[in-house]
Amino acid sequence: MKKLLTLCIIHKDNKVLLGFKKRGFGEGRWNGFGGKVEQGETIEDSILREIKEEAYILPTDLRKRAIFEFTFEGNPEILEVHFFSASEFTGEPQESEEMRPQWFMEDEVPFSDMWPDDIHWFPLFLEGKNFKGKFHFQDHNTILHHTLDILE
Ligand code: 6OG
Repeated sequence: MKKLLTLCIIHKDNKVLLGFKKRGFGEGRWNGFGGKVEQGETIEDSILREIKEEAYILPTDLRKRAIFEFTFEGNPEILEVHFFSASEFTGEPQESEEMRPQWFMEDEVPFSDMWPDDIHWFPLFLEGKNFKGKFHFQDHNTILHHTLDILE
């Protein structure tokens, strides 16, 4: 059983735009913007809709960067997360009901308050690589095993 989700981080001038998740899955953690792909929606439509809903901006140079598969021990569901980056957008990031956006310097990313997979792939993301990652979690705080491959 696969569930399709999206995630996008804006990366500009040695800074990344993250959002503090105020509710739902990943509440209390910083992450990119994104969510579930709805029926009848393309993945790109979905990410644009989510970023608009969560931070009131519209990325104009969206780039596909990675596909993640997240699984949790004892749960057959696979979360297939399509990860994008962008550096240009229109609008000003603003807080929404779901997310509080904030810019972080590349070397001050708050990994201790993020999903534990992020620290593994962030360096590849910042280097501009495209990649594929699989992470199997024991629970929300512990990764049991993972693979991470750069795509040429
Ligand atoms: P909603 O359910 O709120 O969307 N997401 C993850 N992001 C990271 N970095 N690690 C994970 O490890 C994740 N699992 C899900 C995808 C959830 C948002 O959170 C992302 C979506 O952008 C387990 O609609």
